[in-house]
Amino acid sequence: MQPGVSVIGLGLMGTALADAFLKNGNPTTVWNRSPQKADALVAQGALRATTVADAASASPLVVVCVLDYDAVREILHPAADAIAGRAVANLTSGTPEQARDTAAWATDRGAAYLDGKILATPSMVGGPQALLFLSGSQGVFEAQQQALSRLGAITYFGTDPGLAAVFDIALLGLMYATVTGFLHSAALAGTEQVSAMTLLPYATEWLKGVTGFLPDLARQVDDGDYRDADATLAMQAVGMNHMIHANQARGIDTELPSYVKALMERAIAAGHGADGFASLIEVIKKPTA
Ligand code: FVH
Repeated sequence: MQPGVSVIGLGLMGTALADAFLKNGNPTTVWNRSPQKADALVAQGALRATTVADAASASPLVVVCVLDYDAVREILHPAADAIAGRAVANLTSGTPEQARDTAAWATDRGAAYLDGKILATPSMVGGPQALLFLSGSQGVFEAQQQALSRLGAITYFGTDPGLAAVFDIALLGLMYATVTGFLHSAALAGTEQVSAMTLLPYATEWLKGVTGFLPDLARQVDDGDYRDADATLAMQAVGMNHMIHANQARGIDTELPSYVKALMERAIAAGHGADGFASLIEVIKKPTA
């Protein structure tokens, strides 16, 4: 018999989570601020809780997945007595500070707290593509690993509850910069009647090569040694000009290449002209006043 799970928050993601637990055979209790969102899950066998306290009291594992940490606080604070002795897995997106504050609040009230971040869309939940980053109570992680692993590929980063959020925000930043770059490329290509689908295979092949640069960048960043035998920043900064000019000539927004060029110029002014691209991290870490 699988252990019971309560899911608090039945938005697009919370519903996907509850559905995965139901399919895994966990007795699943559900609650949502707007109760009608529980109807379909109840029809699939979920138990409806009429209050958050009832939902928290119904299962050893209480999964919270709502819009933001303000909502988490609005939901859990009035039900503080009910979460005592429970394992709370908060899978709401937020900052490391919010995770640490919520962990402290929950622990002070006798709950064991695990913070989690879902790097997937609701339709991916339950499959291997869904990444679930976890940090916080090791006891909760070990006791609930089987149930939580039904949501996707889980990684536990240790007892600091803020770490899952650190990795989540870092990778979200990488994702948005990458896909913004692709849209920028598609906009430029489009001005020459090259469709995004025509560009796509070249972009995906190129991204494989770009990914190959990352180990050197990571090593240079960790070593603080930015000497790079392949390409100096001074040369690359000149190269940015023709990218900006090509965008300008086609009426494409130039903010993105101009931002990169400005970083390069600040790094060169700080003495990194003969160094490689990784030296940009030195100016990224010291934003201009
Ligand atoms: N959907 C996605 O692709 C992303 C993937 C990555 C992770 N995010 C995060 O997951 C959290 C929930 O996101 P969601 O997609 O389920 O969001 P909604 O469908 O908008 O549902 C929001 C739920 O939160 C409830 N809620 C909002 N404010 C309150 C409040 N003050 N008190 C109680 N509940 C609240 C809302 O209730 P209702 O409007 O149905 O009554 C929904 O249940 C989120 O952190 C994403 O960043 C999803």
